[in-house]
Formats: sequence, structure tokens, C-alpha cells
Amino acid sequence: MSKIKRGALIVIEGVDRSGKSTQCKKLVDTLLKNKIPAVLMNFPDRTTVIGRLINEYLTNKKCKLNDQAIHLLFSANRWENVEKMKSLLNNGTTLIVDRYSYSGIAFSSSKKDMSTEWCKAPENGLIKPDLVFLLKLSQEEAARRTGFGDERYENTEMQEKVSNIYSAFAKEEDNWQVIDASGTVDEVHNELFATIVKKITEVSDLPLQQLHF
Ligand code: DGP
Ligand code: NA
Ligand code: NA
Repeated sequence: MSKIKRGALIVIEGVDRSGKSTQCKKLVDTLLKNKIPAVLMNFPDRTTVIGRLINEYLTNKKCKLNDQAIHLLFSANRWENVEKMKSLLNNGTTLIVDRYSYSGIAFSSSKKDMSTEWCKAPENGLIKPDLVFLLKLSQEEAARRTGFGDERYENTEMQEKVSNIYSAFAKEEDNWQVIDASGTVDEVHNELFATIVKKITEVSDLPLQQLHF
């Protein structure tokens, strides 16, 4: 009897307005149309008790959680989803995940007095993505896609710091791939989809790995 093939853990990272969420939804649609089991997840997962605290922090600037506490809540929000993720992956479902530990590290370590090492620690042991796409916009295209929302972190200074940390990850980490997100939705989608299909085949017989920063 052949063993069930596992799904792939695919993460999409990028600054606000890079088209992450649109691409994630479209990828799941196309995977399903091609009879490849797939589920969309996004972090923060605002539906849980911890997620509701995070939502309060992001949407209410008067919410006074300190930088360490909110960092650990974002991480806990990933940890509380580990069993569900493992079970889906091991049953052959590919997960398309909008933001993951790298957002956690990039946003928190952009803050004063938050070291990268400290920020990385609670992410160790989570499931390691098989592939992380960084959706990268040119400076001009980023400027053209104007208009931030009014959540905490939605400002140019924070987004630039985060963008630089993402670029460092793309150089250092073995599972990152940079994608030019300046093209049309369909152009970006087609590139992502082709790469994901290959990756699903590649990892189907391999065990899940853990993050080790
Ligand atoms: P989103 O729902 O994807 O728009 O994310 C909400 C905001 O939270 C966005 O500005 C990015 C930020 N964010 C996402 N994950 C983390 C995390 O783990 N830690 C911190 N500090 N910020 C995060
Ligand atoms: Na956002
Ligand atoms: Na810092």
C-alpha cells in the first residue's frame, strides 16, 4: 500500500500592497481547480482568542501592550495552529499561508530595542515552510500603489524597515524565492503557480521540517 503523500507548506511574504492576499486566494482557487487539495491560512489568525487580542492591538492605537508581549502573542498565534497545520499537511493538503514567522521577526525587530535574535527565538520549532515567496515591488511601483490603511505599522518608515529585513532573509535562508510583484495579477500568479506545483511533487515524500534560526 502506498503512503499518503504530504502537502507542501507555502508561505507568501511581502510589504503591504504587494498583492499577497490576492495571490494567496487565487493560488488556492487554481490548485483546487486542478484537483490539488489546498487550504488558505493567514497570520495573524484573528479568529482565535489570541487573534482577537492581536486585532485589538493592531486596530486600536490606545492598546498598550509592550513590544515583547505583542511579539509573543503573534508567535503564540502561530503555535496554537501547529496541530491543525501538521494534520492538514500530513493528509496531503497544501497550505498557502499569507505571512508567517518571517513577518513576526521583520515587524518586531524593526522596533527600537528589539533584537533580531530575541525575536527569532519563539519561532524555533514551528513547521518550516517548504517555500517562501517574497513579493517584491520596485520603488516606483510601490509609490504608485498609494494609500495605507490605518492599522498600526501601516506607514512608510515601518514598511521600509520590514522590506530591508525581508531582503536579508531572501539572501540568508535556503527556502526563499524573490518574485517581481510589479507585473499583472495573472503574470505573478502564473509564475507562483508553476513553482508551487513543482515544489509539491518535490517534497511529497519528505518529512516535515522545523524552523531553526
Ligand atoms: P495582515 O492581516 O496580513 O495585514 O497583518 C496585519 C499586520 O500585522 C501587518 O501590518 C503585519 C503585522 N504582522 C503580521 N504578523 C506579525 C507578527 O508576527 N508580528 C508582528 N509584530 N507583526 C506582524
Ligand atoms: Na495589513
Ligand atoms: Na531592532
